[in-house]
Amino acid sequence: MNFLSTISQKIKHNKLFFLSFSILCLSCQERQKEFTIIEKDNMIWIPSGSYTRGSVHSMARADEKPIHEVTISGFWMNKTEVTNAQFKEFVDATGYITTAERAPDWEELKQSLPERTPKPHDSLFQPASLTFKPTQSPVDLNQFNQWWHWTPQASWRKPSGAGSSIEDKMNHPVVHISWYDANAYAKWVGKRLPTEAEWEWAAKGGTQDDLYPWGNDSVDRGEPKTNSWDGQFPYLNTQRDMFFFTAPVMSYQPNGYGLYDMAGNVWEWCIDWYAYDYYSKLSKQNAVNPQGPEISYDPTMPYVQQRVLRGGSFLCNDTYCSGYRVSARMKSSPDTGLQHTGFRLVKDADESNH
Ligand SMILES: [Ca+2]
Ligand SMILES: [Ca+2]
Repeated sequence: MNFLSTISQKIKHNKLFFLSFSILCLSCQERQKEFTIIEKDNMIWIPSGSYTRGSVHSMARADEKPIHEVTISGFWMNKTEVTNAQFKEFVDATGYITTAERAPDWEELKQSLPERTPKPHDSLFQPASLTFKPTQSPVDLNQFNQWWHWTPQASWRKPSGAGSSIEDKMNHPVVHISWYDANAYAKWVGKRLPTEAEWEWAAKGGTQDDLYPWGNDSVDRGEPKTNSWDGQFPYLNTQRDMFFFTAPVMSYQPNGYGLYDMAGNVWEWCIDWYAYDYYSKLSKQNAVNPQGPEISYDPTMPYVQQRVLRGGSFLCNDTYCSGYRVSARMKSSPDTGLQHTGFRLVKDADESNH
């Protein structure tokens, strides 16, 4: 189990780092575009097409460059993030125990650490996960352990640890989900995680150059567009969007394809490995259905194998991660589940329909 990355970053490097068949028409008034939305079993048909992946915008980070052409085949995508109610059905049917609910194994953990790393204190070897607590005042935004806390008993059932519950959050996205948990659920339900390229194509909602799933307006302007962090991260949250932690899915307007929360609420796992320079290897070709790099590599975390996350969360704002930009990339080790990490699933075209 690679919960290692959380511990190793927290302990060793102090840089922890950190988802009725009906046809209807939706008019996207802001952008004055119209798409035919095809929905079936709470999934939306995402049509095939080509786009320029990545960004040259001033907010774009190095791993979003260079921009390059990508072509995607059509697929079905969940209209919303997977909810607590949906995940509970899976757990009730299978007895599945999530990564966060299992005690870490030191023998597995140390395989991903530098040699001769001393064993952490026994108190860390109990079921736990990382929960968010705001700071009292401004802090260095590189010091992630100022707001992330290793919390015994925290899991999808208890998002903030002991004493918390999901009783009144069944329509919220499930959180504390590792990449392995997401894949286990996917296998049970007969779907799969999206590729990073599919995710970005879907998030664009039929546009080509917009910064966000809702267009180009700043996240802070006009009606709330997503569940993000309003105010000054990580110490002051005005909750202009009405939510401090997760929001019920479908609380804000969908994108042009009719997908909800492609920006914000919770980060969403993709199937790809993460490599910081992957785009440079695709820049001279039109990549057709790219599946991600064969090997994960991030020079800032050389010992940690990481998978891609997309879309930002309730902790994102423009001064911190701006993860709700359609091109923004994030990554985490596959055994890491945090209070802002969930997923949604896709399904390949079915000959009877598409
Ligand atoms: Ca919020
Ligand atoms: Ca999301």
